[in-house]
Amino acid sequence: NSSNRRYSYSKYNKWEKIVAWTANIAAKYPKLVSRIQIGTTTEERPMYLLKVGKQRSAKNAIFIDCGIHAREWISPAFCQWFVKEATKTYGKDKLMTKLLNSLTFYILPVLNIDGYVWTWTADRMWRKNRSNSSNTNCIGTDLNRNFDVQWCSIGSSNKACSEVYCGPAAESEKETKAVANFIRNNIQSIKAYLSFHSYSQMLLYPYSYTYELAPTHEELNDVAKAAVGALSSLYRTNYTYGPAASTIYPTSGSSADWAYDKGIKYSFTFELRDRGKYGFLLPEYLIKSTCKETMLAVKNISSYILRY
Ligand code: ING
Ligand code: ZN
Repeated sequence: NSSNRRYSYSKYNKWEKIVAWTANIAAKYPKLVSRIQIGTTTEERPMYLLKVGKQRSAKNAIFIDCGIHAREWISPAFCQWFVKEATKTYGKDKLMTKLLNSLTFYILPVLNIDGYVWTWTADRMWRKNRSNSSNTNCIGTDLNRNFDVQWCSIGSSNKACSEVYCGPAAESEKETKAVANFIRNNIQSIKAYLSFHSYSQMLLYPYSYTYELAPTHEELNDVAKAAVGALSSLYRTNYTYGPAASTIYPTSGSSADWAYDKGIKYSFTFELRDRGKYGFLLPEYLIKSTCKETMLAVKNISSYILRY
């Protein structure tokens, strides 16, 4: 339909456009895409997930979220790009066709919607959500410190004014709760969890809450190495990979550690471009190349999941 033909995947889109797009793309590809509401945000915005793949029962699934941090705009841009590529190349690209026939992709295009709206209207550098859960004047919990895994121990703060405030309790935030409930309800099928951030050009895997190596460290390292190799094959973009704690910094309460300890053995966090020249303000002219190379990494990881 025309509202989608005009949709711009090489620009940053405000939330009103993205939410309309979720409805349009599901209407345009009813056999491949459906829209599911998993909850509402602090400010009562609906949280929509796109279920992408050929409908079939008992499929394995990959859960992908973007925009857990508000200012990391390239991340939601990638989730939109992924759905566009999936729908456009199904039946044409051999690997994509195989992936969509065999797997379900659950795509959450913007996890922290209220924060994302805030970056468009008030403060471009906002990171947290917009809840008021303390008796201070400070707003917002860092949703990537709010998951129920070693909650608020390392690399997070119990001070509401901190950028890495863990919230008053694990899963205190509606956005965290919605994601955690959805994953718990689909834990049998979800084999991989991918979370998209920026910036740094890194591919991270558990743990972030400890320097101890994950039980499946060797395999995670092999998968990350292959994914980074695929990514760099297009434009030679350099990515670092490794356990989050030692590769970037230690943090507790992250979604990726939580998913891993829930039993989702392939849990990865991408830190997309760049390495600091523009940082969170990655210009629009770099969206296309960033998304194209990232697609190669995601397809590489997804094809590894096909064996399960
Ligand atoms: N980086 C992540 C953050 O939440 C991270 C780093 C990755 C933490 C994986 C935990 C697990 O701080 C950004 N850019 O937000
Ligand atoms: Zn982030």
